[in-house]
Amino acid sequence: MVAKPSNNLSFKLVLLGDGRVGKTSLVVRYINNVFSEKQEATIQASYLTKRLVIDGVPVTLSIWDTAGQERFHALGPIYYRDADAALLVYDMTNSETFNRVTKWVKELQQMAPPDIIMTIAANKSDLLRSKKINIQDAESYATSIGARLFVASAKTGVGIDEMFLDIAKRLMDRRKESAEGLLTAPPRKGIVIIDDEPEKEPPPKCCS
Ligand SMILES: Nc1nc2c(ncn2[C@@H]2O[C@H](COP(=O)(O)OP(=O)(O)O)[C@@H](O)[C@H]2O)c(=O)[nH]1
Ligand SMILES: [Mg+2]
Repeated sequence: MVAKPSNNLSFKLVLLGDGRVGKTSLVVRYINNVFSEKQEATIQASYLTKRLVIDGVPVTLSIWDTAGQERFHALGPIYYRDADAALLVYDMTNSETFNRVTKWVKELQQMAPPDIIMTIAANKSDLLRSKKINIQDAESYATSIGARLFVASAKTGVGIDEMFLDIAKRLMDRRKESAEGLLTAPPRKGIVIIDDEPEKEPPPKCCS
């Protein structure tokens, strides 16, 4: 039997990455379809919701945009510890910011929910001429950690809808699989369930 996904699926997605790589710009482009050259720095974190309908199923993405600056790093766990997915963003014109992604990944592998879905956004692709785009290393890194990589630009809008949609679809598939798993999983051996208390005898009738 195939489990039907529940009527409203809700997921938490957290954005991580160095300061100035374009995390806020990606979210703002995705939700409001606008871009600002002077995007203000995020203080700590902000939160936006996106509602989608995928294959007829309503899906809500809660998107947590965090501050990437070093001084906010310690707050990371607050946002990723119960996240369903993480979007790790780097700036394609700055290799340091890619190194920072690999650090976040290591941290997530140790501290985040083990089944967290990871995606890497190679942002600011508009600043590179097409022949200079070499993402083979980044792509093989993504594959090695079970993540997908998307080349994106918050400025032009390239790659963004596809990236968020892919995240939402993978989240849905995973939820479906785990629901099916629960339905078809054999009962655990060695566990005997005992009702806490035996039924009490009804009190004797009296006094009639
Ligand atoms: N050219 C270009 N600039 C971008 C892009 N995304 C963000 N920026 C600029 O990079 C700066 C930092 O962006 P912001 O979204 O605040 O980065 P955050 O600190 O990671 O949230 C801002 O000046 C943005 O306008 C992009 O795709 N292309
Ligand atoms: Mg920001």
